[in-house]
Amino acid sequence: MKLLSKRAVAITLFAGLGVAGTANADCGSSDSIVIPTHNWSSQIVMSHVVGQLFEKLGCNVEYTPTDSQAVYEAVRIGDATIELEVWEGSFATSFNAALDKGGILDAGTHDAVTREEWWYPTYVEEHCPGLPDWEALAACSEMFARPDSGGKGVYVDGPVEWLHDPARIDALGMNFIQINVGSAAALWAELEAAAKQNKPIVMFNWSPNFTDALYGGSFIEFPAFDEKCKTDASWGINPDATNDCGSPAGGYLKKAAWHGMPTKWPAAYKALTRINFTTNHVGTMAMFVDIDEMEHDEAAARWISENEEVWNDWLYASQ
Ligand code: TMO
Repeated sequence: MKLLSKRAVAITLFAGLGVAGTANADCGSSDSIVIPTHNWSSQIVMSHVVGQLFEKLGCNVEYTPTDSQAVYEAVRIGDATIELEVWEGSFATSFNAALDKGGILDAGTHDAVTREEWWYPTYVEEHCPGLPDWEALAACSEMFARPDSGGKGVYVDGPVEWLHDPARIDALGMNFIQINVGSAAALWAELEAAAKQNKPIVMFNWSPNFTDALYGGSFIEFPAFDEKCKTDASWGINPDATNDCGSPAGGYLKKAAWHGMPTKWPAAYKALTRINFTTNHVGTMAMFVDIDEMEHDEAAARWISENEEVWNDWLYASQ
């Protein structure tokens, strides 16, 4: 309903201008900039924020739900135009593979520093006092067991698509199993159910996210990440296995673009290189959806209306 009426207004305005395409003169091309969306809230809201900003430049945009790993190949070959949330922990491998093949641009790094890791809400520390140390967690494994986990602790991970390797559990000799839920919403349902009963839970989470403000909570401190941990078995505390470390604690959040974007949509590309979201911006975008229960496009419009001084320079500064 809302989308339809917005479109009707746009068509009316366009008809009023008389010359179809006039609004796109500044964008370079009237072809749509294709913005891929994934399965966590901040990414979808941010995609709509940037899409709505591109529209202010006279560009046409469209949003396409896309697998969050396959998107790097899609951007590389131009099926998608940009990616706004390249999280180092989950996507560095796919992003680097696309960079090596050519066709995708690193369009810069947001100020937001990221972490994606095993996480628990604060009250769990009362049950397992040595947290957030991973060896303390390992010693508490039994209190995270479930009826069907054979006495092992359960670590609740997100969708399989995010490609978190369960090999870490074995590499570190932990008495845990990893289960995957199908969506981010299912993670929040697990969290809410456990918190209501004051039951220990350890689950995948990330920062920036709405949970930063709402649950406190901490990430498990595993042996610090090192690139060698992924490839060199002899590195780390287990001399016979890779994956004997945590995810990057100060991970990047990058933007990426199809290499044809700077010439096809120069104003939008210039804006993209300036776009720079902070921890607070990203957490707020997630909060509008996961706490305030807004639709993604409405959350984006709200963020834009509340942050004009932030995005004005991205679009219009001469330098
Ligand atoms: C990719 N994610 C932010 C859900 O960890």
